[in-house]
Amino acid sequence: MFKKRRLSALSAIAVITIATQIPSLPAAAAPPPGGGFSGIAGDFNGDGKNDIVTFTRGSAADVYVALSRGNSFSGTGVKWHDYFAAGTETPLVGDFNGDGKDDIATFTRGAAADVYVALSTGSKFTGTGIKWHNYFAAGTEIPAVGDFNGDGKDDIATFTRGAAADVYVALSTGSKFTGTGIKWHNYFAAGTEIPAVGDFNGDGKDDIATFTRGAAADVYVALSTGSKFTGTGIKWHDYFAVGSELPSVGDFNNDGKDDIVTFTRGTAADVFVALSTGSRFTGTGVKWHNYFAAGREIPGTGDFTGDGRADLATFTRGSTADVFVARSTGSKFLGTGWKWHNYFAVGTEIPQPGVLW
Ligand SMILES: [Ca+2]
Ligand SMILES: [Ca+2]
Ligand SMILES: [Ca+2]
Ligand SMILES: [Ca+2]
Repeated sequence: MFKKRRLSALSAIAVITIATQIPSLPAAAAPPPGGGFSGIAGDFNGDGKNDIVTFTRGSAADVYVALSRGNSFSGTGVKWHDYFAAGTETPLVGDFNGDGKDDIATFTRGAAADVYVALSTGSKFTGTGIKWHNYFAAGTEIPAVGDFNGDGKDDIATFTRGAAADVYVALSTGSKFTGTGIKWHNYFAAGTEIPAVGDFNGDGKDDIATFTRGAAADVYVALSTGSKFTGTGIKWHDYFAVGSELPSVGDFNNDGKDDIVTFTRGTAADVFVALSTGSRFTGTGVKWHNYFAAGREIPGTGDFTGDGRADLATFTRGSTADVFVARSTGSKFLGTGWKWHNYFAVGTEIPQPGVLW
């Protein structure tokens, strides 16, 4: 109900805007330059329930965490790091040392292309300026996190996209990422496609997917062998994440194989899912929720209840800074207007999990 009312208020603003000839609607927060990213959720205290994190970036570069209690996120203004992911860096989440508690990484990109990590103690992230790689995800490449060799420690990947469409990986040793220019695929996620990471065949090694979106709305997957991604032009779905929808990944039915989800946002705010069989994604137009992540909210996926099935979160940001969750039953997402936090990821902060493009 709350979200429906908020939508009505937005519609009223749009009408007023037209009537008074104000030239544009309020601008959406700018995504990271050169694209965006689809970050996964982290379990920062290692209790089996995914938590939320937000990065102020800029000069403050503060990092706040709210831990899941299974039915809400607890803590407001609980700072886990006071200088991480400064300026316009790209922050992501993963268990880089494999101790069961998720950590944070940040990518400077640009010419420096440095990668820093701060490890979780279960109640804070430790280390400032600890560089785990000194040349990865240069320029406007799109970095991502996953355990690509299946050793229990999360690794990093980067997608050049464009005409080259190269994919590089650097593996975690537990204290750094090793390898520069190690190409795991030479043609994946071309142009402005949206890449994503997940274990789509359930073998314990994270794979890569790419969404063309637009009118084609194709979804391709390349599986990890542990040392490369195999397959070019292997289509796992031929109509998913249409137009400018936002796709993401999660194991929504808890069968060990990651599935895909897409958010229409806007006024429809529909959520569609296609489940993995291990060799393709099945189902077209299968709606799992009919009103979640409206307008320009930032949606994300994670197992916030700790039952093994990935749920949904959405961040309104701005001055309201509400966080809503809908939980997976294995065949749909339940809950509309279930507020799990009422002040988290304020203004244009970058929350994770979050799909920002
Ligand atoms: Ca947790
Ligand atoms: Ca690994
Ligand atoms: Ca796999
Ligand atoms: Ca699944």
